[in-house]
Amino acid sequence: MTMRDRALRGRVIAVTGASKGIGWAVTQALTAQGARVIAGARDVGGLQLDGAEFWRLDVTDEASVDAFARAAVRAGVDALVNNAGVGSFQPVEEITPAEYRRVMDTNVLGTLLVTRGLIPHFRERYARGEGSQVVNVTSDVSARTFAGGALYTASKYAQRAVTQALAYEGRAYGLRVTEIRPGMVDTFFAGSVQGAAHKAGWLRPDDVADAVLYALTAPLHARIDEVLLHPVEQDVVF
Ligand code: NJP
Repeated sequence: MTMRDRALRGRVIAVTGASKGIGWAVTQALTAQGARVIAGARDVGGLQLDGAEFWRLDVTDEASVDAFARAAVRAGVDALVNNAGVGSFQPVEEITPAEYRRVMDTNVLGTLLVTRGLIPHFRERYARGEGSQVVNVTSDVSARTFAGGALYTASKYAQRAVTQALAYEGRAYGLRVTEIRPGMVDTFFAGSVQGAAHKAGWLRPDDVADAVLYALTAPLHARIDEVLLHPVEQDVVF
């Protein structure tokens, strides 16, 4: 049994955006290490994985989030991975209110709603002497921007702000909060094709899952505030 087995076996972790890409890799890695995963996404039809319980979840919809949070609490959740997210890239002059709402609602409101749904439970855990964790998958562009990135990066800056505010607040109830900031990852992001030739040198979903597991398995006295990772072929940017 590895150190990680010991750290994850018996834990219960809620993962959003678990149907594909990074969230699917996180779900696979966690269940492989003995954790139970409450896995949510809008389209979970046909998904099956030993150790994972799939839930239809739309992070922008309060009723859907409430049902997901209740399932996670029933299972005894001790950590949440806010990974669900959408990408959208166009110049400022082309951004519509509908697209603004889709991106901000998914990436920012979604993070707020799912987290909010679990905080009462995290407070109860703290009262019993148990800590909890939230790991938010934001982006390497949660603190820098570029042409065509106004909407997406606005959502990721905001998600970073939510993450950091939660870290301040969560100290009062034993919550350790981590921001994972990946550069380009070969997934289905923004309607792209996984495995396309031009993505050969990009990060793999498993690389990001490793970073998530690193945060989740940190010793209890350590808090991993932030992990920034890029494929080597991407420019060095901080
Ligand atoms: O994208 P993709 P990634 N409610 O499209 C789900 C960030 N990131 O894995 O609902 C619930 O393969 C969707 O499922 P479904 C990025 O911003 C990526 O790359 O069934 N779930 C699917 O499971 C995002 O935060 C890159 O459509 C919702 C998942 O989200 C995270 O990584 C770079 C949902 C998306 O899978 C994962 O994205 C970077 C909703 N309303 C940051 N809407 C990159 N790939 O290059 C979507 O810097 N989902």
